[in-house]
Formats: sequence, structure tokens, C-alpha cells
Amino acid sequence: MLIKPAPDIRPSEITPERVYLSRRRFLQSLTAAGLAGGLAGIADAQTVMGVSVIRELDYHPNPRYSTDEAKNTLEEVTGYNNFYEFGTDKGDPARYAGRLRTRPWSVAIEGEAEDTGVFDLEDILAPHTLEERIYRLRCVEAWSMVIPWIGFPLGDLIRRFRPTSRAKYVQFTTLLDPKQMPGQRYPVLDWPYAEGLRMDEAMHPLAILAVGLYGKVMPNQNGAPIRLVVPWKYGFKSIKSIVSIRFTEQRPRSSWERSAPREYGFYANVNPEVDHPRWSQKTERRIGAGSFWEPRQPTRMFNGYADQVASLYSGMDLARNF
Ligand SMILES: Nc1nc2c(c(=O)[nH]1)N[C@H]1C(S)=C(S)[C@@H](COP(=O)(O)O)O[C@H]1N2
Ligand SMILES: [Mo]
Repeated sequence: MLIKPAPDIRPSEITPERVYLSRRRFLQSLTAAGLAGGLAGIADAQTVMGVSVIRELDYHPNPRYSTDEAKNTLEEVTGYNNFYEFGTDKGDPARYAGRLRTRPWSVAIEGEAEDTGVFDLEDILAPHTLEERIYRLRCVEAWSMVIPWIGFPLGDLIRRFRPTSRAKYVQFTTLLDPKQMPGQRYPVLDWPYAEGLRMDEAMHPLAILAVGLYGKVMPNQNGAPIRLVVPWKYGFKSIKSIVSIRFTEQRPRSSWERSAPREYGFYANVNPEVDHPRWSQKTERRIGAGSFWEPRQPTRMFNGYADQVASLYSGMDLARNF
């Protein structure tokens, strides 16, 4: 085997330019030999000349779906996270997610679909082309970030597995493994973390499955190896480290909805008019933006994506269906 198994990669291991360049040449020679194909632009993590490197991804930017707001830095994006499987402090995921083994990884496609089964991540990704989309992520805790995600439309994956006419919803589940995810030893949430979308929401072209950010393979603390990003909904809908995608007839209940149904609804659309019971959603704080007294910015309906997604909810009372 030329490619060694994936080491655990921490953000502190981000490789200097020089190593990337020599690694690129190394990969080119692999591709030429036909050994690195079939991974949808992802070459696996490896050690090159004794140095472990973060894999780089082949992708093309998609400005049509990208905000032109200033991006948060890689340090902010990988250092201030919610990933309760590794602790509830914003710094815990960066500290502890390194122990998550993201290869090999498989994803079960289950429920109301013609083609179900358990698939290697590589086979899940193989037919898809990766693109970069710069999305704002608005956390329900009233902070936000702007992140250059790398991924592909969730709808493209759903179509491949041919959901039946009974498939009205899609449920997503995170890995359950308290050995790797020590936060799961505490009853903070009803583990494993689960989320769901209505089928038309899941098919919307803005909803993506992301496998990287900032041109690199997804850092563990951001939900490696594969996570959802639904930019018009509060961040908690964007479930990380997915091991199951299930098509259902009944509306699934998400972990947050189960733990506090008055505070976290199934829809969780970003909405400045509907406050969380314990705080306002009218404004938000951009992580890293300037000084402590930097003015908060107004939160936008559907996180700024109203033109694209408001029609999904026409006729619905969004104060009741929060
Ligand atoms: N499995 C899992 N997914 C999760 C969470 C979590 O605790 N566990 N936190 C959510 C919340 S509340 C937010 S705001 C986003 C944060 O994503 P980021 O750390 O990549 O910015 O991830 C979401 N996905
Ligand atoms: Mo969040």
C-alpha cells in the first residue's frame, strides 16, 4: 500500500506551504498511476516524507451561492465550536475532537428508499463534484460566522438513493461512541445527536453536505468527515459527523427538540421576529468582529436567504412552527 491509514489530524498540524507543494507532486504521480482516483477529489490523509499532512481538496468556487461578507479566519472557525459530543465549552471541540477516527467511515442509507445499505464514505462521495460555498452560519445562541464550506448539494445525494413516495422527511444521526466522544458520557442531550429536515427542505439547492472548509478536509471539530450545512436555519440543524441518513414518513424528532421542546422547534428557521424563550433573536454578534463594543448586527429573516427559501413555508405560521 502506498497510502498509509489516516492519522488523527489536529488544526495545529496544518502543513507549511513547502510540504503541500511536494505533496501535490506526490499526488499527481499517484493520479498518473491511477491509484488515487475514485474519491471525488479527495486524496486520503497520508504521511509524506515523514510529515503528516492535511489533505487538500479539489473543488471549484460557487459564487452564485456565496455571500461576499468577510470570512471568519480559520482559527475562529476551528477554535470556537459547538460539538457537545466533545464538551459544552466552545474550546472543547478543538481540544478533544482529535481523538475521533474519521477513516474508515461508513454511512447507512436507510428507510423509505429504493437503494438502501451501508456505504463506505468513499463510495458515498465518489459521484459528487465538490464546490466551495461561503455561507453564514447563525447559531441559535445569537452569534454568527462566515465560513467557506466545501461540499455538494444534499439533494444530489438523495436523488441517487431514490426515496419512495412515502419519504416525507430525512433524519440524520451522528456517530454514537462514548470512547471517542467523551461528552456522550454525560446526559447533556439524548445521544446520539439527531436532526431532521422535511423532504422539500432537504432537496433545496442551498442545503449541502460538507466534507471540508478553507480548501482543506473537514477538521474534526467542525464535523468530520461529513456534516450537514443548512444556511437558513439555526446552526444546531447542521448536524456533524453523520453515520446515518434515514428517509421517513413521520416527522423525526431532533435531539434538541426532545430535550427542550419549548426552546428548539423542528423548523428552527432563523427568524428575528421569533425570540428564543430566554433571549432575543433580533440581533447577532459576529465572532471575531473587532472590539468588544462592536455593534451587534441585525439578524436577517432566514439568515438572509429569504428570497430563495421563503416559499417553502408559505401559508405556515412561523411563530407556531418555530
Ligand atoms: N453532532 C453534533 N452536531 C452539531 C452540534 C453538536 O453539538 N453535535 N452542534 C450544532 C450547533 S449548535 C452549531 S451552532 C453548529 C456549529 O458548527 P461549527 O462548529 O462547524 O461552526 O454545529 C451543529 N452541529
Ligand atoms: Mo448553535
